[in-house]
This record gives sequence, C-alpha cells and structure tokens, in this order.
Amino acid sequence: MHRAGFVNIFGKPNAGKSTLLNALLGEKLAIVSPKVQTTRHRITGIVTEPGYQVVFSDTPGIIDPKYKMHEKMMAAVKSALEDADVALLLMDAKDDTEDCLALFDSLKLKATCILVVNKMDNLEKAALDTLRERLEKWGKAKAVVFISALQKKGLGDLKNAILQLLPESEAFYPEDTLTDRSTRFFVAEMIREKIFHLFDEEIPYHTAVLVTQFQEKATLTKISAEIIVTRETQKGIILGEKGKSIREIGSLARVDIEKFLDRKVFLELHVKVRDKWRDNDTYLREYGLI
Ligand code: GDP
Ligand code: K
Ligand code: MG
Repeated sequence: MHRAGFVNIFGKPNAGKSTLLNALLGEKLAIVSPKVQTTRHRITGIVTEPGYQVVFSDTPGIIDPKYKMHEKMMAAVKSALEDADVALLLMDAKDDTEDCLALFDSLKLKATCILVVNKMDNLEKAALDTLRERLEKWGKAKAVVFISALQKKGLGDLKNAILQLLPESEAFYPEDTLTDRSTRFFVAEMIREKIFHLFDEEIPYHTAVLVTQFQEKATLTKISAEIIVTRETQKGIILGEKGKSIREIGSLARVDIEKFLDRKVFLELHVKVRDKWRDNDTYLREYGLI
C-alpha cells in the first residue's frame, strides 16, 4: 500500500515551524529567525520515500491581522488548515499550555491532528512529564509527540506518528520534487532572512525583496534583487554608512544562495522606497504575497 498526503504545520509565531520544516526535509527551505512574523508565505517541502510521500507546508504564525499583508498571511493559514490531511499543531514547550490549547480549539480543525511540543531541550524531564499528562487529557489529537527541531530530536517518532495517519494514495509529485516554490522565491527569502538577522525592530517588517534578474552564465549565476522599504530613512539604514550594511546583507546572502544553488553567484542589491507597499494590492502581488 502506498500512502501520500498533505501535512501542514500550525502554531503561534516562533514555535519553531520553519525550523521543523527544514529538519524534516534535511534541507533549508524556510527562513528562520528569533523574530515573529518572519514567515510570510505558505512554503511547501516534499519528502518522498519508498512507500510514501508527505507534502509538508510551513505557515505564517497565527496572529490578528493589522495590515492587508497580515490578512493575506492569515488567508494562507486558513487555506492550509482546510486542505491538510494531517495538521501538526506545534507549540513551544515553554509557552502557556492553556493559551495554546485555547488557540488550537479556536481553529475548529476538521483535519486529523498531532500535537507536537517543540523545544523540549528547554525543559527538565519532570516538567515534560507534567506537560505530557496535561496534553494527553486534551483529547483532540491522535498523538502527542515531543521534539527538538533545533537539535533534531524526536523526529523519528514524529514521522512514525504522521505515517500512521497518512491516507492511502498515489504520490502527488514526481519523486525528485523538493518544493513547489521557484528558485527565485528562495533567493528572495534568503536575502530577507539576512535583513531579519541584521536589523532590529521595525526594519524587517517594512521590507520586501524582489528578484529582478536571474541569469545563468557559464561559470556563475548573476542575480539582481531589490530591497523594498516604506521610507527614505529606512533606505538609509539598509544602505548603511558608505554602503556598509547593504554589502553585509549581500555577502551573507550570497554564501547561502551559493550553497542552495551549488554554484558561484554574483549578487547585486538595490534599495527602493515604496510608500505603504504592505497595504497595496499591486505591490503585494508583485512581491508574491497574494
Ligand atoms: P516559526 O516562527 O514558528 O517559524 O519559528 P522559527 O522556526 O523561525 O524559530 C523561532 C526561533 O526558535 C528561532 O530562533 C529558532 O532557532 C528557535 N528554535 C526552533 N526550534 C527550536 C528548538 O527545538 N529548541 C530551541 N531551543 N530553539 C528552537
Ligand atoms: K520566527
Ligand atoms: Mg516561520
């Protein structure tokens, strides 16, 4: 019997959803940062093994929408909820347990659920035992699994739990497919991740990245990208003194992109100011957020 299905990861911001997707795939597809709302899109990663195929989706954390961009992000979460065969409800071991369960209750899930407690590396054994007891009483999940996505612990248990719940089906994608997103998309995301790491507070939330040129030359890939911000002052910050900051973004991103493409890369970055892009349908569409 062959099994295949859609397994989607849900949870509060920073629960470790993107880290888990990468750990399950053994490949860095989703960008990760300690800041909330790093993930803006639904990102799919596909695992194909003899006998089964799992199509995993990482989703933006569940939040109350403040901008049109947030509404689009939550629409992505909602559609992911609707087409999951198995929903992984991910919580941080240190998050308030009752809050998390209330949030999961509020999703009115129809999909089969696995409750996944991440960051078990942050709790002592006694505390983990108490937590397990409480979560098993919740009764709405088919299984409760403890993991550390960062330390890659408990992933075997999680895969087994998923496989038991996966429907009988043919594969959905050819066996060598890793994702349904384009290379350009991942390049833009890798640049965006560096901005999340290098700047505090508001800058990352006002930034989008657009790849404007992607050319495979004989010995390297030439990539141009625009970093979009909402104000002139932010442009100045991204550029930095004598262009120091943008050079740093470029050199950090280039290392990741070269690893991802397995090719030498020439990366050219520009900064553009687009007032209120987060509330503008045309821009949101251009940046792939709709
Ligand atoms: P997301 O917002 O749910 O996608 O969370 P991310 O995957 O971006 O991770 C948020 C933060 O939690 C990052 O700093 C991760 O390195 C960290 N993190 C993720 N998984 C673990 C884990 O298992 N243990 C610990 N200690 N930290 C983790
Ligand atoms: K995050
Ligand atoms: Mg994420």
